[in-house]
Amino acid sequence: MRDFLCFGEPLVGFYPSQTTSATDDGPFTQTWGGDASNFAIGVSRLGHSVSLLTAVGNDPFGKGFLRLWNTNGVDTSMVHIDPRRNTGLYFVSFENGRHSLIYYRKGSASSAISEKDIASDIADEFNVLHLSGISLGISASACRAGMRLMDIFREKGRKIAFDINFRPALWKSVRQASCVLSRAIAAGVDYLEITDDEMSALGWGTSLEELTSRFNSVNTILLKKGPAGASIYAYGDYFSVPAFKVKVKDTVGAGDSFDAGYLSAILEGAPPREAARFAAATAALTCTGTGPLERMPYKYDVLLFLRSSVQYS
Ligand code: KDG
Repeated sequence: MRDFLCFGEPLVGFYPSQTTSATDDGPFTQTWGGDASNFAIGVSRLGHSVSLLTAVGNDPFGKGFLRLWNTNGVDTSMVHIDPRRNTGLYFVSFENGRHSLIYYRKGSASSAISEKDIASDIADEFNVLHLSGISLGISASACRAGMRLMDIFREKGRKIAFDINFRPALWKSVRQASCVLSRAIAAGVDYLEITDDEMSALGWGTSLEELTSRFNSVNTILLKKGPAGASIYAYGDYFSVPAFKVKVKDTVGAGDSFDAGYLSAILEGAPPREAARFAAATAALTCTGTGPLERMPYKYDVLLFLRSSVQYS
């Protein structure tokens, strides 16, 4: 039995050398991203067994991803190599100190994933399914495949963790995104992961209480608030965890890292408050590097950091 199955799209990320706009001359530095890949590498570095269900192109980027996952202990036996489509890309651009992501992913290998790629006994081997609003938003066929996966895991009594990761560029409208994401959650998610910005962009209110009453079947909600820490609902208990003070280089992938830290600790039997502190430390360490992976921590790094650091209160 393996700990996690992650479903979604890997993306190669290109960062300008400074915090400059992509309208300026390069150069760009290549990194590896995509929320499903970030999460899978995150939990693997924290000591868990994990498989990715995704597709890459038969191009140098696809090959690079396979090498990356293999060297990071992520099982790739369910990664399809699509000879007709490319691996997706994004470029980072900084405008007035804030990053934005410019995507080149339409028609990518991952977006062609469909229900045909989902074996009916897939949940037999895994404890937890992790997927996101990006996994569902990249195409209609990927959306049906993700919903099918959720049904299979639910029928088997497995846990489902779902990160909203609302990316407006993937949806026709906020209304469409809100409808599809709400339907996915209401059908039975155990762990819901969302940021405060996503909550207000989707028109779902501003407080954790509003989320718990909107999605009253969800056992755990992680409301991530960047430097303000996170508010958490876990089995009837509401609490907050402050962020750790670190020198932030880049926040892309911090949310995936928080999810990985929380679920890793929970799977190891930690109570929710302890898991939240572990998650905050995991995310803080990720923010000290450029791109999601440069400083995404191993378990040892998180434990060392927790012994020696200061949290905002
Ligand atoms: O959560 C981090 C992701 O935003 C980044 O890795 C790129 O997957 C990505 C996306 O679709 O935004």
